[in-house]
Amino acid sequence: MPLQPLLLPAAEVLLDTGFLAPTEAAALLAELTAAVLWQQQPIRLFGKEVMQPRMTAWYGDPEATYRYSGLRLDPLPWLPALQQLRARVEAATGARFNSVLLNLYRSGHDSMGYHADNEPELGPAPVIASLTLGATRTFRLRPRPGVPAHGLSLPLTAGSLLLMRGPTQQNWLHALPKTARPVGPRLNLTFRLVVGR
Ligand SMILES: O=C(O)CCC(=O)C(=O)O
Repeated sequence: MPLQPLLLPAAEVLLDTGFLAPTEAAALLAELTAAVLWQQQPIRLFGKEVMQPRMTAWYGDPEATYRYSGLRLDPLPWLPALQQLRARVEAATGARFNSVLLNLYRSGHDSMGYHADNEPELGPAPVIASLTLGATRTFRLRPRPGVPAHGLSLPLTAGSLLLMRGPTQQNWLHALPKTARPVGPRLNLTFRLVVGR
């Protein structure tokens, strides 16, 4: 199934709910949960040091150092499974990526607050390709103040690929809220191109 554009003003967001078949998504979830070097890192939030409510890992080409929320991430060398996914995601999106941030949401208590992926090293119009494995969680998009649009909630199912590009990060914030529903782990891979500051 090709990527389908979502109708969001001042943004370019596309979704393919069937990028990976369910069996392949399940096999990759098991493989990557075990093979990735997961860390739970402290970040600075409103001047205070707090633990991130999720596990993360950063893989990529050697030059793809990434800084966010006061953290400096030096890439781990690509795992074969991640290299293969990168090639498929590049073919599907027509974009180039040199790194991937992996997020592991162990349960409904794990989350990511509203933010934009607009760090200087992603350039003026970041292209982010986000692949979901594991439990379905709701991904929320909210316009920044002054952008005349309504927010959007998207249930992201295993095997789905979401692409954000163009002016999306300039005009919109996104989040993965906590849920009280009992849910299993969700693993998310966001492929990025770090171009230097
Ligand atoms: O887990 C997700 O779907 C969102 C991840 C995200 O927002 C990010 O890595 O910047």
